[in-house]
Amino acid sequence: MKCVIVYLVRNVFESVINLKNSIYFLLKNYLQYYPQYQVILFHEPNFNTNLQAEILAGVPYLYRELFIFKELKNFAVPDFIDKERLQKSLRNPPIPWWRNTGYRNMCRFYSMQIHELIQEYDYYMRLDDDSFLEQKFPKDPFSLIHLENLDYIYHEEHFDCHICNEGLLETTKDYCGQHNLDFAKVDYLTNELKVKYIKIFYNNFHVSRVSFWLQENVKTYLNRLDTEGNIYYKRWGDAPIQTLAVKIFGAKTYKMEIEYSKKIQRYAQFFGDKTVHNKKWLTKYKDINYKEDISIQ
Ligand SMILES: Nc1nc2c(ncn2[C@@H]2O[C@H](COP(=O)(O)OP(=O)(O)O)[C@@H](O)[C@H]2O)c(=O)[nH]1
Ligand SMILES: [Mg+2]
Repeated sequence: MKCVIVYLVRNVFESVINLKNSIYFLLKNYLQYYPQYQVILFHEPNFNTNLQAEILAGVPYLYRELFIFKELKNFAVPDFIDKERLQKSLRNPPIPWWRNTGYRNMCRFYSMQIHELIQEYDYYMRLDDDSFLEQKFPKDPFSLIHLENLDYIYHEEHFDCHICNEGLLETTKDYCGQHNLDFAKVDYLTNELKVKYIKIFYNNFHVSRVSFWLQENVKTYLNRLDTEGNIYYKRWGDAPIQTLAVKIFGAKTYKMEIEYSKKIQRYAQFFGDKTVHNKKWLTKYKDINYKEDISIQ
């Protein structure tokens, strides 16, 4: 079985610091026991060779060759997107975590582009630069997915902000009707205002079977969502898109209890303040350019 751990990394000061920490935890709590797994760090051209060398310098010599940098050629807004409409959407954020163009490229990348790029592998694990594996896994997730014939391992679910996926549920329902798929498998809540909240896998960490995503029917659904353009206009996220595909195409899932934290939880511990917002944290480090991406959740 061929397995890979994937990151999408970026040349932003805070992200690079996070990435170094994330890799430290990955080595400490996982890779030292399973040095047969590779790590691919997908990046844009501006993640240059100096920066790559800096990251590798922090990896103990024995493990360096597990890490591969791969430059993305098409990490950009696709031609069919109306750029003016996108700019208008970005200028009018209805919520603080509306984020930027790069974030939307990331959502498209993780929803529907990455799987072609890793098709030589059987299984992949996603980690973000702000993913810290705090402890060893109870079981090796790659062995588990293989032995139990699973398609998708997750560690947490929550109800997504409905403003970030306006119309996604309706489009999916419509699609299911046209393609004889069981929409009833989708989990969501409806509140007293008839607003629907999709229950999603918190997919910053997940492990999945690559071939699940390369099935023609799954790709056709994802392509339909892509052509709507709402990853860009309405901030449809990779987590709800991925969750809906897992549900309607009947992927075999498993919940793994893991000790995982996102940077914000660590900062909160550091400052002893559970309500700490990253902007507040960042103001302590004035040289950091956070303007571009201020609303990291
Ligand atoms: N290259 C690149 N990577 C990005 C961009 N936006 C996000 N990422 C990366 O994609 C991953 C997910 O982004 P993150 O900000 O953690 O999204 P969240 O988990 O939804 O809060 C992280 O590893 C980020 O560094 C971008 O514009 N360019
Ligand atoms: Mg993340």
